[in-house]
Amino acid sequence: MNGFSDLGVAVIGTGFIGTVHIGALRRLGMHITGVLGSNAARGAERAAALGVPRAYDSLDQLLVDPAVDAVHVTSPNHAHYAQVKAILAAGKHVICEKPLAMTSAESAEMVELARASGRVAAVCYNTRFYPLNQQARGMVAAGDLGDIRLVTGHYHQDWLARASDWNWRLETDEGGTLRSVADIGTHWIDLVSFIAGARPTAILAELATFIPERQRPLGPVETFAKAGGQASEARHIETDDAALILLRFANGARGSITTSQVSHGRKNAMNWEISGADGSAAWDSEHPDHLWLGHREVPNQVLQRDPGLMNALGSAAASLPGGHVEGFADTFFSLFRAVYTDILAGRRSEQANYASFEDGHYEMLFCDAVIRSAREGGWVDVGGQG
Ligand code: SOE
Repeated sequence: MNGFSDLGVAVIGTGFIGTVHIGALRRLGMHITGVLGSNAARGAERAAALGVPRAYDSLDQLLVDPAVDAVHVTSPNHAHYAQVKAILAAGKHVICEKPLAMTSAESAEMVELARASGRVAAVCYNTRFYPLNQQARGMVAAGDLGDIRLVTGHYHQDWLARASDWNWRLETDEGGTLRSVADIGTHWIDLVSFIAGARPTAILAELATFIPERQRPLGPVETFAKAGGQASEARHIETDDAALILLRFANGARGSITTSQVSHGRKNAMNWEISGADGSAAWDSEHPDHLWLGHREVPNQVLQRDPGLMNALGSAAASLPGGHVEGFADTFFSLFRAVYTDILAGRRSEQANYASFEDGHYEMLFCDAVIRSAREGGWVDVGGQG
């Protein structure tokens, strides 16, 4: 084997995010062997629509295909654990969507299985791969901002703002106990922990479910799509529409995040601001090619994404030259490029900067802490960091 085109890749899940994975894999020149849909008919329909040669009828059929070296898991959260276990047992590399599992007990086991398998196992925390987020990581690591003091921001969306908005993520048994925190909040925590070089060790959380009853359509609805005029049934909702969380980081920094999936006008808006002893930086996913750099004594700056202007980490994550803007889909390209470089080498490299299963497990421990804090109404430690 000597290049990406020698690797066979199968994708589980054919919805919004599975389609994004397929686009990035194609751009890398990967050989996509086939897809596995939520049922055989759906898989066949999506394979035809996406121009993928094969729809597998079952996970077993996918796993015995000798052409498959790696499997992407983009199914709903409740399916990740069993699918990842089977993939690793079959000796394949795995790239799993976030959150890694439904519980930290599941994710702890997945970490052990991945370790024992010797395969490359990655979690799709893709926002690390906006080039200017890598740039920020490089700046913090080089001490450009000094010791980190404050880490603040939000991740807000509006696609679940109405009682008629529906998705499997709303249901505890399909998406997990937490929703806005697990689905988008863990993206933010993973990203700022990566940039700041430290994770939250204690948190104080407040959860809100503003829409406790929603209409579930009787037919299928894609993520971010409207149900249309379908017949529906009322469902009681227990997962969080929004959350406010205070954070204490291992390096002494303090922080806060709000998550929301009911903020009108915010389509997919993730932002952070980090203040250190010697400078500040801020980034906003709605303007992802600009990094704000704040100074006290000299004028503030805005660094525009250009591989020739960024530090080593930033330019290594760029997928386009000069000032060509990069967005959401490009982050999957750059993330997969890093993962498949390791897969070709046979193992995760020392310098790997994509999220590992250990990182995915930390996010599940973070979710546990949020649930505990919200129930108990006080600060709690995020476990498992001894
Ligand atoms: C829905 O909230 C969602 O698709 C998340 O599940 C993704 O992780 C995020 O990238 C965009 O929004």
